[in-house]
Amino acid sequence: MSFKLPDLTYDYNALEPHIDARTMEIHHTKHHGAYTSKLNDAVSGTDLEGKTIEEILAGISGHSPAVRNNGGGFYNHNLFWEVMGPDGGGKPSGDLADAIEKDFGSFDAFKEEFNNAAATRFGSGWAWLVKQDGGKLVVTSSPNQDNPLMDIAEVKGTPILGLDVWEHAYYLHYQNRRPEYISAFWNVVKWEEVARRFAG
Ligand code: MN3
Repeated sequence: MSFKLPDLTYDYNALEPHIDARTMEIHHTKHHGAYTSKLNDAVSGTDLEGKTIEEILAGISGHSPAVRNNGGGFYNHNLFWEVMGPDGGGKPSGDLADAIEKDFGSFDAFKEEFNNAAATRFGSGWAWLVKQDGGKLVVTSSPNQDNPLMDIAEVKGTPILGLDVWEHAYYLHYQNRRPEYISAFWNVVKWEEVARRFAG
């Protein structure tokens, strides 16, 4: 079995004006495409062949940098495309909204903490909303293509929302203005999908 680059469920221009079509196309076909094929190269002929990506990430401390970087890149972008959509934006509802209010005080307080994690992640990386064992929600960030499923992560748990803050995710449209990209992201967050991951 090998890992496959997923198709997006929406067009490359569907997230405009918040994320431009050219960025989406290059990000999906070139960046995510490269992580996927390099992950396949890295696991080919090893005992990781046939394992799920979640199984591989859970034991990442025992694997090569190629598996860590490309396995993270494969998983992180799969999640990223799914938690965004053309009908995104607004606020979460139901159990997820209740949990955010309980663990952060309010939706606005959560957003501020997430924005801060995304803006202050030095260099390349990701900001995350994570469901920890027991159901508590926390915000964290990780360098490069690391994520909270990895056994080496500072903050562990199941990521239910992620924002790519590598320059390749925003530079064509926003250049160095990462905070503008972060603030535009909220207009495309697909809260039903985040809620599905929270419940899962
Ligand atoms: Mn990326």
